[in-house]
Parts: sequence; structure tokens; C-alpha cells
Amino acid sequence: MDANLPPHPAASSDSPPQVGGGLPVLQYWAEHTLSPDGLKLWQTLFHKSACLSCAWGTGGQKGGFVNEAGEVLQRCAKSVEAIAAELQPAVPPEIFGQRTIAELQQLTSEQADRLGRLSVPLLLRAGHSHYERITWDQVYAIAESAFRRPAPRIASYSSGRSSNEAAYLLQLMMRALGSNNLADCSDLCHAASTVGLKQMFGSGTSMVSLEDLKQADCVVLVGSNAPANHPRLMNELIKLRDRGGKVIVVNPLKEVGLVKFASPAFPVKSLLRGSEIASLYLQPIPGSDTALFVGIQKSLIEQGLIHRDYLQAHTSGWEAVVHHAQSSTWETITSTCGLSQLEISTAAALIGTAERVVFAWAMGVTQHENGVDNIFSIANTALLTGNAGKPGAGTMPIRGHSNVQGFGSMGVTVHLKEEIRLALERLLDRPLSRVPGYDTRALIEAAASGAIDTLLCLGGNLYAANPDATQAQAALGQIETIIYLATKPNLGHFHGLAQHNTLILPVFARFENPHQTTTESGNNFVRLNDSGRTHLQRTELIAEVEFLSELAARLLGDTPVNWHQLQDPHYVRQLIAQTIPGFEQMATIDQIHVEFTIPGRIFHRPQFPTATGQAQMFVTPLPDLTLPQAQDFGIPDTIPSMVLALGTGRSYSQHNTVVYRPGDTYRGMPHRNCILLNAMDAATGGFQEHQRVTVQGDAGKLEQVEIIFGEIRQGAALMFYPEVNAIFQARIDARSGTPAFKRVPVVVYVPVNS
Ligand SMILES: Nc1nc2c(c(=O)[nH]1)N[C@H]1C(S)=C(S)[C@@H](COP(=O)(O)OP(=O)(O)OC[C@H]3O[C@@H](n4cnc5c(=O)[nH]c(N)nc54)[C@H](O)[C@@H]3O)O[C@H]1N2
Ligand SMILES: Nc1nc2c(c(=O)[nH]1)N[C@H]1C(S)=C(S)[C@@H](COP(=O)(O)OP(=O)(O)OC[C@H]3O[C@@H](n4cnc5c(=O)[nH]c(N)nc54)[C@H](O)[C@@H]3O)O[C@H]1N2
Ligand code: SF4
Ligand SMILES: [Mo]
Repeated sequence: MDANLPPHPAASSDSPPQVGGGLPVLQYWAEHTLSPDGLKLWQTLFHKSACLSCAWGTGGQKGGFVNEAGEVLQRCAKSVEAIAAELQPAVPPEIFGQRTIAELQQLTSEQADRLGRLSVPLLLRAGHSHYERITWDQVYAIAESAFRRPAPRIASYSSGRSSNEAAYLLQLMMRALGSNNLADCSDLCHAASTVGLKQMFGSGTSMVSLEDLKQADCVVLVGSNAPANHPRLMNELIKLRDRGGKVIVVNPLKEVGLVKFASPAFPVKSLLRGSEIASLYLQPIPGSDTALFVGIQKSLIEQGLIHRDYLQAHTSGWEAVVHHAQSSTWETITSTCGLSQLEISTAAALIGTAERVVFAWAMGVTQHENGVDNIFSIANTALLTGNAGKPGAGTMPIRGHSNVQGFGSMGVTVHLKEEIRLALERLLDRPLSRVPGYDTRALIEAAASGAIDTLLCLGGNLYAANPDATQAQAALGQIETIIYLATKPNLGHFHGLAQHNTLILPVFARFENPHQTTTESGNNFVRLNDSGRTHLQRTELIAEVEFLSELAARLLGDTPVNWHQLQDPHYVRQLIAQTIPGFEQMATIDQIHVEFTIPGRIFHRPQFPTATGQAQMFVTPLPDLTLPQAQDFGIPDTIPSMVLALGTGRSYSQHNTVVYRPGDTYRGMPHRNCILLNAMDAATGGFQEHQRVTVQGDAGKLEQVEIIFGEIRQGAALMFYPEVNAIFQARIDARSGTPAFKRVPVVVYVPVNS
């Protein structure tokens, strides 16, 4: 059985393992699958639907264990973790009946999730201390009047776990009501990739299929902790190394699973001793990836490894990019990224001499103030070496939520494609509003200024996913009505309260939906999810599609769109096929059961869907990475302190804002209130390992944080979200709206009186 992710033996900070994955993973599988709920878990694993967890896209019509290349035994332990959470019993009625909101606010993320599955509609009225159970009629009455507001004052936020059909209906309803306020979790995630790639290649998603990855002879993996967050990708890297290929990892932190990974998929050759992953591990200064890639470009030019014929024929703007690399001095490049010329040139030689290179990345590069430049610099490197538009090569953003890419395709975005806009206008028989919509950060700002009356959240946790939790809470508190559709309670339901009415509506998880639905993987593959049944008894779960179409029908009547008919996702798919280019096969997918790769996204020839057919290259200025001084945080220089660039992200056992288990064995972090930093920084600042310190950002501080030493670049540190979101206001990438979660200036010190 393949289960790539670790279980969580009591994490010890003293001896983090030397290998990622490994035997503990099997233990984890056994723990869950042999438990009293094991049978249900197995049934769900075999259910023909896409895995709930990440966008690697395992599962679907060929069975729950099959990947996009048709290979079996492809489920990882993260999948088990996600399913087990949805298979919990219903939240006992006394929880909401007896616990006040103040008590519920004391829960940690893990405790909130462990309450169980939401199973009845709930309402918290202003001034009341408890969530109360209400009927669906009451729900619709409140929702309907809440949405009868001026279009600019209504908004939605979504997370990428729901189906394509729900996503499509959400945006269709919002746009039919005249609003473009379709904030989405991707605004906090891969927006920089979408914006950057679209400008360069005319297409904002991966140009690489799983099959291409299998043909690559070099993978450059930038800012990704795949062993935890996309475990199945690790098997591709193991296979690539086995066939003699190279893996270049770019990450300020040495993630143990990227050095060596023991995969249960290969019991003989990998599981016991582990497989080497990185051929070259580069640890740049956080936020400096653009400088590193400009350095790689400079070295490629110096080594005579750029493909001038390709550039001339298939790109525009390349001369300026070459000139920029040539005129950036080695001194500036190396001092900005903190890597030596030798390290950079070694990477360039590996890339430049490989035949087929895939450039893959995740949050380590998108969540920066210059996120779009980071994408440009990576894609420029791909283009300079002719690695875009041929089999086995290209650019590959590694997407997050299991259907986050589908949400974008369905039009849940503030950057609606012109062709989709025109098709929707034909469908709705009216022009769409041209008022730009709020993305996630803009939505919080708008709410804070009192500009939003009504917010519908299709999944997710808007409160805890945003930086500056105090601001997020206050902003949501300005909204009159918030409607949360969710499967399980989360911190947002207890802290992200509206001014008047907060509703929590229980929905079916993907594998329980009474109708077939579809999802799209990060590799542009559309999956058909079979209908299913819930294990919950006597509950009032609703299908998201049913709720949205009923609400839309009440608000908009039944012309020109017959919303009532759209309660069956089959009819939603007809509209998708009609209005979303590339999704024509949606019309029949539920009849012929043929899943498909969206046409026009995977590029095997260097012809791109831009106006000229060429890829557009952009010059990428090197970032200025100066950090503030301790005094700028109000810490006098009489107190020992250190200012660090803090990266915030996921532990090994959480899914975004939902924590499954507290520690992170693989980084030696025994609990969540830890800061991982470099021993040299501690020595310079006069700190010791395990010392308890205060970590302060520009919006607050966390106290009693335990120092843990790790192999992280000097000057950098790591802490876990969502807890750490309490202490900083992230800077925002102006072009994509993405918060700089990966470079947060903080000061570490011990308060005088402690
Ligand atoms: N199990 C599990 N799976 C998940 C998720 C989950 O929470 N749990 N979340 C899903 C979602 S929505 C997403 S977006 C993805 C997230 O997947 P990832 O992007 O892999 O997750 P992060 O924890 O944000 O960490 C990214 C990595 O970036 C590195 N990094 C930090 N700063 C920099 C930098 O300046 N440069 C470079 N090159 N690297 C840097 C960090 O050290 C870390 O290893 O995973 C998806 N899959
Ligand atoms: N500091 C810091 N902050 C970050 C990040 C970071 O790296 N650092 N990463 C950012 C990123 S990449 C992302 S994507 C966001 C994540 O932000 P969100 O997507 O907003 O948050 P999640 O924690 O994934 O949402 C989990 C909730 O979704 C609900 N849910 C699960 N399945 C379903 C379903 O099928 N339907 C419905 N309706 N609800 C469901 C459950 O109630 C669950 O509690 O966080 C961002 N915030
Ligand atoms: S790699 Fe992602 S999609 Fe595949 S089984 Fe694991 S969590 Fe699910
Ligand atoms: Mo994400």
C-alpha cells in the first residue's frame, strides 16, 4: 500500500529523522484502517472520486487508488487523514446547545475540527451567546433578504474543495446579481502563478502533464514541501533519480524528505533505507528566488547554454531579459540570494545540459511581495533553455486544494477571461458588471471599511487564512450577514462572526454527494466523482449545488436561466460545456465516464495561446530584502534580540487552517508554539535551543515560543499558520494580491521581566 506521509509518533525535538516518509507511514495507515471505523474508511478510499486533500489528482473513475497515468496504489496517508476527518460522527447537539460562543472561541483548530461533522443548519444572532438550530426555510429567508442588497455590497469567498458544478453556480449567481466580488483561496495561494503564467504563455496553469513529468530528466523544485503536501510527487522524483535524472531543490530550509525519502510505494528499494531526492540542494535567503534565477540565467549565458534559435523563433522580450542577467553583477546576485557563484553555476550547468527540464514550484515562491517576478524569473529560465513547449519539460505550479484549479476554470476569479465573460453574457442575456471584483485581501479591506453587507463562504476559513487575525475578525464583524457552507466546524465559525447573522450550513463531502460531480487536478485533468452516501444518520446535510441553485432561483426567478433545473449537476455541466472553452466534454462526462485533460493547456510544441503565438518574457528586478531593526519594533538595544525573516506555512499534520495533530516530527518541532531557526543566529543573539521567547511582528506577538534548531538558512525562521497569523500584517504583491506569508519580518527576544 502506498502511503507516503508520516504518522505522528510523539514528536521529539532532539532527534528528527534523517529520512522523510518511511515505516511510520505504514503504522499510520494501520492505525486508521484497522480501527473500528476502518471498514468505512476503506470503502471511502475505494469510492470513485478524487482525493479530497491535494491537487495531485489521485482517484476518480478508474478507482480511488489510480493516478492520472492509470497507475494503481497511489493513495498517500494525507488522503486517509482527510477522509478520516470527514468520517467523524456528527457534532453532538449539546455542543452548540450548551457551549457559549465565548467557550467555543477557546478551542484550538484541532479541537474545533474534532467536534465532528456539522449536520444541521445553525444561526448565531447578534447579541446571542449560542448558535441555535434553525430550519432550511429560515435559512433561505435570511439568505434571500441578505442578498437583496446593492451588488457591490455582496461578496463570496471560496475554498477549493467543492465541485466544479458548485463553483460554476456560485460565480453564475454572483455575476447574475451584478457582482464580481468572487474572492477565492487561490488569491492567498497560487494567484502569482496564474497572473504570471497567463502574461507569459497566455495560459495560467501547468503546461506539464503527469506523463511529461515521467519523461523529464531534470526537475527544479522551488519552494515546495512536497513530502508533506504533495506526497505522490515524491514517487515521481524517486523514479526520475532512478533513471539517472537530476533534482535541484531550492528552499531556505533543508526539508528532510527532500534530501531523502522512504516511499512505501517501493518497499524493497526505498522504504527501508530511503531514496536520495535532491542532487543539489540550494538554500537561498527567503524571498530572493528571483535573484537566484537571474544568477542561473547569467551563468547559462556565460556557459553558452542558452538556446538563441528557440528564443528568436518562439519568444519576445528575450533580449532585455538576457541583457538584465548580463548587467546584474555577480556580487549583487550572490549578496541578494546568499548563494555562491559556484552553487549558482552548478545549478545552471545541470539545467543547461539536461534534455527536458520541469520547473515546479509552490508557496515558497508565490507568497512574496514580488511573487509574480519570482514566477517570471523561473519561466524565463525555462524559456532561455528551450524548456517550454516540448514533451517532458515546462513550467508546473504545484496546486494546493484538490479542486482549487477547477474553481479558477469555472470563473471563480476576479480576473475573468474575456471569452468566458462573453459566453456568460449570452447565457444571461445581459452585460456583466465591469466593476472590478474584490480578491481576498481587497475583500477584507472592503469589509473593514463597512462596504460589505453580505458574504457567502463556500468552504474554507477566511478568518484564519488571512494575515492579521485581529484585522480579519474586525473586518468580518462589519458584515451584516455571513453564510458559511462547511463540512466541519473551524476557527472561522467561532471568530469570524458577522454583525447581525452568522449561519453555518452543513454540506455533503465530495464522496457523499447524492449526485455525480467533477473536479480538476493541478495537471489539468478533469475527474468524475461518483455519487455517494453519508455515514451520518438523521441529518440535514445539503448538496452545495442544491443550496446555490435554490438561493439563486429565489433571487433571480427562472429566466433566462432555469435555476431550479440546475439542482441536478448534470444540467450545470451542460452550461459549463456551453460557456467554458475547453470543457465541451463536460456535457457527456457523466454518461460516457471518460475523464479528460483540458485541451489547450499542455504545451508539447512552442506555440502559445498569446496574441503572437510566442511566449512573452519579462525583466525581473532583483528584490530589496532589507529587514527592519529591533528598534523598529520598539525593542531597545539593551535587550538581546534578533530580527529574522519568518516563513509561515504548514506542519506535517495539518491541512491549511485545520490542524490534525500538533507536532512536526520531521522538523523536530514537538508542538505548534515553536520557532525553527539556525543555531548560528541563536548563538550570535545569545539564545539557546528550547529557550522560550517572544516572537513579535508588526501586528502582535506570540509568547513562550520554544526555539528549535534546524537546518534553515541563517537569518530565516519558520513558524506554523494559522496561529502565527495573529502577529503580522503581510505585505501584498501588487500584481497578484498574494500576501507575503513567506517573508515576515519578526523580532525574537525575551521580555525583561521574565
Ligand atoms: N498535507 C497537506 N497537504 C496540502 C496542504 C496542507 O495544508 N496539508 N495544503 C494544500 C495547499 S492549499 C497548498 S497551497 C499546498 C502548499 O504546499 P507547499 O507550498 O509545499 O507548503 P508550505 O508549507 O507553504 O511550504 C512551502 C515551502 O516553501 C519553503 N520556503 C519558504 N520561503 C521560501 C523562499 O523564499 N523561497 C523558496 N524557494 N522556498 C521557500 C518552505 O521552507 C517550505 O518548505 O499544499 C496543499 N496540500
Ligand atoms: N500564514 C500563512 N497563511 C496562509 C498560508 C500560508 O502558507 N501561511 N497559506 C494560504 C493558502 S495557500 C491557502 S489555500 C489558504 C487556505 O485557506 P482556506 O481554503 O480558506 O482554508 P481551509 O483551512 O483549507 O478550509 C478548511 C475548511 O473547509 C471546509 N470544507 C472542507 N471540505 C469542504 C467541502 O467539501 N465543502 C465545503 N463547503 N466546505 C468544506 C471545512 O469546514 C474546513 O474546516 O490559507 C492561506 N493562508
Ligand atoms: S498526493 Fe495528494 S491527491 Fe494524491 S493521494 Fe496524496 S493527498 Fe491525495
Ligand atoms: Mo493553497
